[in-house]
Parts: sequence; structure tokens; C-alpha cells
Amino acid sequence: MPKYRLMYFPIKGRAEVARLIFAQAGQEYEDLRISSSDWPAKKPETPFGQMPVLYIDDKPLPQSDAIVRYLAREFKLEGPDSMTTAYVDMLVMSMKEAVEKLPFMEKDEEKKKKAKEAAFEKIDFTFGKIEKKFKDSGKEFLFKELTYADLYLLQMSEAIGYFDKDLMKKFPSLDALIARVKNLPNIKNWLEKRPNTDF
Ligand SMILES: N[C@@H](CCC(=O)N[C@@H](CS)C(=O)NCC(=O)O)C(=O)O
Repeated sequence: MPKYRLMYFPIKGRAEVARLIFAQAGQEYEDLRISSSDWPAKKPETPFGQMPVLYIDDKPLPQSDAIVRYLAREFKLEGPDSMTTAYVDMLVMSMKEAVEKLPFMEKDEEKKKKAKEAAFEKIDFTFGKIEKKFKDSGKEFLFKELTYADLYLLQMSEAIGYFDKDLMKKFPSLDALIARVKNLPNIKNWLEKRPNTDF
């Protein structure tokens, strides 16, 4: 097994799904958190001047989506066959497309309000569709077995929760699924011990 080091800012953001995968897999790694003041010195050392970067035996892999898919593949969280993996990826991309519209870093209150309204509309639409399909399926997880899509859903719910902690209650089956994921022993342990951050 290679040695893993995950480098990112001290937030959940684009690194948390990777951290959740490590937690669920029970895999040791270095959770390296770089402060904004230390970042300018580190930036030129990274492949594209951005984080997160996963170092696999010191070989850097940037791009959060590539990192997550690589880890999901390594730790058998991408579904049992390529067709399921395609649907896992599709669902993850759809969730991401909606949630990334949230204005995490916007300082202008007026722009923030507008962006938040547009994001909530997209979230309502996308998560409403996923809720309906999941509710009708009667499954325990989004697919036949736990996949990284379930971990992604947990992280998306937390990102949404930063703006409205009750919004996910509009999607009761997904809300119950998230509670189940949070209760998986390794995930529960990580949620209890991880650094407390806003998003
Ligand atoms: N597509 C990239 C985007 C990475 C990205 O935007 N990283 C931001 C933090 S979330 C960053 O490194 N910002 C600092 C900078 O660009 O100097 C990914 O998903 O990894």
C-alpha cells in the first residue's frame, strides 16, 4: 500500500470526500492542512498551483475529482461494475453541479443573496429528482452497495447546511440516508474527531 499525504486548506471544501473515503477504508494518511499564510510558499511546488493535491508515495496527483475517483477505485467504493460506476459518477457530477453554485467566498451581500437563490433553485431541482428516484428504489444506499456517491452526498449536505441547515429536510429519504452514512462506524469516528470547520 502506498504512503498517502493529502494537502489542502484547513477546510472541508474539495478535500473532504477524499478524507471520508480514507476514513471509511480505515486507511492511514497524512491530513496536511496548509494555512492561507503558508500557501504562497507552497503554491509553486504544486502541479497546477492549486489544492487539493494527493501525494501517492510523494508523486503528486492534483484535481479533486481525479483524487476522489482514484481513491474510490483503490478502496472499492465506485460500485461493483463499470455500468454502476458510470451512474455513480453521473450522480456525483449532478450533485456537484448544483452545490458548486453556492457562493462560499462571495463577500458582497447583494451578489451573495442572488447567487444563493439561484443555487437553491438548482439544488431543489436536482436533489428533488434524486430524492424521488431514491425513495422509489427502497435501497439502503444510493446504489446496491455503499459507494463514494453516498459519501459525496454527505459532504454536499454539509456544504448546503452551511447556508441553510434545514434545507436537506425537504428531501426526507436522502436525509435518512445521510444519517445512515454518518452512523457507519468509521465515518462516525471521523466526524467526531475531525477539525471543526464551517465548510
Ligand atoms: N478543479 C480543481 C480546482 C482547485 C481549486 O480551485 N483550488 C482552490 C481551493 S478550493 C485553490 O487552490 N485556490 C488557491 C489558489 O488558486 O491559489 C479541483 O477540483 O481540484
